[in-house]
Amino acid sequence: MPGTESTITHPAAPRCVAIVGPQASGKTSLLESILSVSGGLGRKGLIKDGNTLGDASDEARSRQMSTEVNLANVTFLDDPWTLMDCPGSVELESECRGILMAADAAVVVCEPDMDRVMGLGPLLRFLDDNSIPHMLFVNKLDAYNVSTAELLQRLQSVSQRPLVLREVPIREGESITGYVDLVSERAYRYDPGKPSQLIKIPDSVADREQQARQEMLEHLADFDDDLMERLLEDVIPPAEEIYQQLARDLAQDLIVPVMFGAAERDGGVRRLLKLMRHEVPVPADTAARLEVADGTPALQVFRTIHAPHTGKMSLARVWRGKVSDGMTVGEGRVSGLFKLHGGNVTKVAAAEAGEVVALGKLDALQTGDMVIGSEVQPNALWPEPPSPVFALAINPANRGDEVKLTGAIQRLLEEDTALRFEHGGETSEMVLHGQGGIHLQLAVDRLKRKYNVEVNTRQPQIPYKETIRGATSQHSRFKRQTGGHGQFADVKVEIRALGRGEGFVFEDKIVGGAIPRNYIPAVELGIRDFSERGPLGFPVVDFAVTLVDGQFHAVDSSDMAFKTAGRMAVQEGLPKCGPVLLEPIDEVTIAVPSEYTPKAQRILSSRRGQILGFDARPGWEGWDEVKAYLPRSECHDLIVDLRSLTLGLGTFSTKFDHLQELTGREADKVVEFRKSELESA
Ligand SMILES: Nc1nc2c(ncn2[C@@H]2O[C@H](COP(=O)(O)OP(=O)(O)OP(=O)(O)O)[C@@H](O)[C@H]2O)c(=O)[nH]1
Ligand SMILES: [Mg+2]
Repeated sequence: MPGTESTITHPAAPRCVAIVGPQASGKTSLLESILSVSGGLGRKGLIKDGNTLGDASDEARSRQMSTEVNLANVTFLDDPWTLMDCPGSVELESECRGILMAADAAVVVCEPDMDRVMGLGPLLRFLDDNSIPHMLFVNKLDAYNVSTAELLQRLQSVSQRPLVLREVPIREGESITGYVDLVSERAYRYDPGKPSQLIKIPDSVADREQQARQEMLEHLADFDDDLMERLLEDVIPPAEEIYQQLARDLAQDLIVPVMFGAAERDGGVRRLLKLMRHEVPVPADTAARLEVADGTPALQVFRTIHAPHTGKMSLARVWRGKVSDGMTVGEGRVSGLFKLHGGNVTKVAAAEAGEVVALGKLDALQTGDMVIGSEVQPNALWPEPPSPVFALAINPANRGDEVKLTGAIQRLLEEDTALRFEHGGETSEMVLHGQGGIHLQLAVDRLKRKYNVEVNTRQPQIPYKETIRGATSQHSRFKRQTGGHGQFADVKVEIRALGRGEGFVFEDKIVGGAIPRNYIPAVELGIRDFSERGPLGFPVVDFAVTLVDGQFHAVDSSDMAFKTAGRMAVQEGLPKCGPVLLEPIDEVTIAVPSEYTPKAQRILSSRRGQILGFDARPGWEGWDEVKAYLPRSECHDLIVDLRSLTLGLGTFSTKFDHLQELTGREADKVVEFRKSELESA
């Protein structure tokens, strides 16, 4: 951006920009290009060749996608920068949100693809909700032939803030050969591999340039009455002033500048860097925006990493003061201070305001913690992790790895706040919960690579229950004569069904000491014991057993004998009462853009869902929420269908609602499977 040098007050403190945007839009390629044009790379890499500075982990290389944030430190025209290239997969979104909280601004990379624009909505919304300054970098312009005016209009439909075009492309036939900068009104022709050359504004874009420039000025005037008056009087302000206004409006997240480029060919990348140089807020302004409390040092942990050689590292942005190795932070001492650059970790002695630094071995610090002086506070502004939408049951592949596995999982959970772990729930399995198949498979891959624990995965079991429909009287006697004194207990019970949700009730109606009082708890124990796995193989609920009569023997009766008799009574009695399977039904709330509401309803109906209705999603213009009762067994891969039908935008939350009878073929299948499982156990 020529002619703007005088507007800058060169900040000494490093600024930090997060590169975010939909999957495969070219964020890692943009980082690579920035490193290349700023002289930070010997040789530029390509995603397809697997040799970029970012995506260095095995998980990322093998998938050709970013699986975690890539950090890089670069210097462009003497300004130091930390760039944080975020993964684009919707399943890894939560990590990006934490990264964004630590950045001075975000570059949103997107493709000029009309059909994919909608996918940007939730990200832009998050940025606006948190007033994070951001700009759009429309990438891959070499591969698409679209009208920038139409594209801009479509993009505007998903942004609450006005999008302000900063340049118009110059087209020759199908290809884009240069651009006109709308502030300086200078035109440039691309020169592959080199800075662009200054040319005269071609006639073909003159009108378009004038119109776009006018629109840009009008957007700025919306936030500046003085500028508005001058525009009305046809007085055009000097470029200097326009740049200042652009920077002010960006810092307050009032406008979103839009740039174009082709990262893989370094197209538009120097321009983007210049815009960042002049307009991205300095760390002190960001700290003010985040209302970082008074005190030094001030820093925030935005990510936690466990690495084999360094142990736990808390990645922090220093907002104020200085952090040095060995210093006390919260309750611990910093043991090792590191800079991360791609896969490289370099030890440093200290870090100053603005820098991103990894603090070694501070066990008590968690992602999101704000450290002010000697105080550590969880950050109130920190984004809530999303509710889980996908789960996998895991099991160590090697017996004896259980303890190792639990330790490793604890570390994974510290690293990734969107992961949840459950052990000893209704099905006693170990279950990982997260944002989708990729998210959880990554966790499994990391368990193996970083902690050397291999696990097998499978779909988690559904916590089915069973109950009865009828009633019966049951007389059972346990009698055994073995040498010395024998075993004897005799019980008569009445078994009947209870209403849904009433659980298990045991009643004692013994009169006249037919069974001595002290044996009665043993009878109940025996019944409860059997009920954990009823005739269909599942826990029995919603039934009552009344002990009405019985017999005992002065020598041969015992607690053990009565427990066994109680057990026999239900074991023999329950099958006569019409056992029936109960499946858990969740209340599911699906959130989708309104145009997908009918699709969401169809997905639910095709999965035996009972639709309860739909409504506008509170606070989300243009979105709906569809509520339904859905069998838990239909929830497992719901997210897969939902995402594939809604451009990845649909999400849902569930909570257990009730148990419902399941009969017919579905039920037979469940019971058969359970039987085979129990037999092979
Ligand atoms: N035609 C064209 N392709 C590009 C450009 N930039 C990136 N690509 C391609 O787009 C694909 C994705 O590039 P990445 O840089 O990995 O995209 P990303 O946004 O980092 O992807 P995730 O981090 O996985 O979300 C790769 O195949 C790149 O070669 C570009 O300027 N033009
Ligand atoms: Mg990437």
